[in-house]
Amino acid sequence: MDKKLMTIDLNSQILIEKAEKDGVETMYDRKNGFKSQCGFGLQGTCCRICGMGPCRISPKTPRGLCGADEHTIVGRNFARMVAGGTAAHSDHARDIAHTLALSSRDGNYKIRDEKKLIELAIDWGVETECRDIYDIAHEVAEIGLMEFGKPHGVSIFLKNAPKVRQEIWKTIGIEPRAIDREIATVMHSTHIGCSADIDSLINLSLRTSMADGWQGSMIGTRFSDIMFGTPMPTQTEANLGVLEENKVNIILHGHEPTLSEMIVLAADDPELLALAKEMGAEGINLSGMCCTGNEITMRHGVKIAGDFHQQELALVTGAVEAMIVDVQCIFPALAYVADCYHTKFITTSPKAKITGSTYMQFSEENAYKDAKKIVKEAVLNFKNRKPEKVLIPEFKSPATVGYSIDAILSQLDRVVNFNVDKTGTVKPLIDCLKSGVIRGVAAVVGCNNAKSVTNKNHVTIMKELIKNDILVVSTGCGAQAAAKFGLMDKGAKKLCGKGLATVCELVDIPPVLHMGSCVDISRIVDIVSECAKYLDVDMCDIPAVGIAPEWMSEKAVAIGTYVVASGIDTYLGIAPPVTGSKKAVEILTNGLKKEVGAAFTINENPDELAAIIIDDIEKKRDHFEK
Ligand code: BF8
Repeated sequence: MDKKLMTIDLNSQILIEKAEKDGVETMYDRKNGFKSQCGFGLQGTCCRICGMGPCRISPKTPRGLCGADEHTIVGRNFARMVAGGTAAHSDHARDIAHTLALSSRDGNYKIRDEKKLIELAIDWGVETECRDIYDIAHEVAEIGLMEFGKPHGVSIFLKNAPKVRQEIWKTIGIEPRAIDREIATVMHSTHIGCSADIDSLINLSLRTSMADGWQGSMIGTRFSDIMFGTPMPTQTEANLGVLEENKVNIILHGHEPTLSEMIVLAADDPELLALAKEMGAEGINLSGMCCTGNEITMRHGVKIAGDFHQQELALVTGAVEAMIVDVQCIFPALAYVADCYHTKFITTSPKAKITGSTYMQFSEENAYKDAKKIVKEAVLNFKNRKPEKVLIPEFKSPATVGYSIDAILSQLDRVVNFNVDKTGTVKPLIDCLKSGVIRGVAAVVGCNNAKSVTNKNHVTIMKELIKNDILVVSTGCGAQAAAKFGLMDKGAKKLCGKGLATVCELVDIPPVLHMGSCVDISRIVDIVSECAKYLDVDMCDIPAVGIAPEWMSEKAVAIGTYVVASGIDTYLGIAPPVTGSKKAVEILTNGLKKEVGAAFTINENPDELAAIIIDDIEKKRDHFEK
């Protein structure tokens, strides 16, 4: 296949061509190299759980050596994907919690949102009167850390859900206990000789995913806001055109804001700025990729270089002095691509060491010093840039980002209530939904996947939804697709139906709202929960849906599962590896509806998927309007 047809991003197409000329291999070459992918893997029917395997299930060999059938094998593989995703998100949250425990008035990490900290402290029964804010922070951090391994009880966040939803979770036994415990339980139950019942395996998957959504991710988002500030609307630009020819270009890629926040500070250090000048550069230009990109654009307006599929192509510009990474979604191939140019590929976390990279460990205890050292390495590399190898493609789009719940509600309050009656609640949002000006809310989230044309599913679906008056909120690489294609620009209201266009005009928002990183899907779950509580209904009664048009990671599987467990229908543009078990497909796409009031829908055609979503939202409205 022509590699340029594998993405709809024009910058990417230009750089795919340049990579070819430079003799550099990228994901798009490797995709062409894999003529066909393993059918057993695609369907989830390959079992590698014990040393007797791999056992591959087919009509001729319907059972593995231990007798496991396709339902057991698919169920176990699915549960392990959920556990992998939950582990990644929650370990991110654990690091943030440890950092909050380290916070101090004169240290690297400070409390930026005292109000949010106090609210959480009160909610968790922490004494707040006449206490130093840092003592409160440390006690809150300690409670957060206990969520990972407490021996008794269930997630501290469940009580925030509508009562009827809590009852459902209790009845079907999916209230998550401690985060690490749920992950360990899945690893145990899916070991050879344990769970061999598809219903039970999916039930275990739901409970583990709940530890991701209603525990780890909530800790990650809340504690990040407390330390780094709750995002508010800010202006930025997106796509590789944000790189600057005359500056030291540093791209931050990965996930945890503990590193990126320090790099943002260090990039402003007068000493390093002077060094950049000495090297012949006009300054330091920071930009972000993947979820780290989302974290720093939401809080500081740092420009978005691109998404998951653009990480190699960013280096192909020949204009990047350093790609600084921490954990998750980092191609090992970056070491090879960086080698073809002058770029320093700097890994920083003992959890994600990569052969061929420059390893510069970052520790929270030494945060600013470490960050400064890393930025210095990038600045010193400017002199090694080879101008003849530089090509910065020109495309970039303006975007307004930073829509935390707090930002959305205050914006709606300001305009819908004309500043007269500030509710501080979801009432204005409910009013828009109830009146039908906005038909529903869709969270279009997640990754890029080489199984589909990069960005096509995201952009097609988002455009179709806003055209039909459905407000879109987005996180992860989906948010970056929206930003790159101008859908987070306020001018995109011209692509909306009349109702949504009016709301965008009145409220002064774009039709696709950037709500953060993938961990921040907790913000989306929170707002649906608040709407349900306001109306005294269940979360499944709100015309809100989750969509992952190009998902690829285990984290996305965990997210989709907890979103469904929360009563929110979820739509996938890529089939997950479960199709080898009819029973698994039936439970995930239908059976769960009876249990949790929501299920998955899978359709790999983005136009068809958009039509199904719009139809389902309208059906949900019948009930909602009553
Ligand atoms: O956690 S959307 S490719 S960057 S996994 Fe990764 Fe997927 Fe991007 Fe963030 Ni989320």
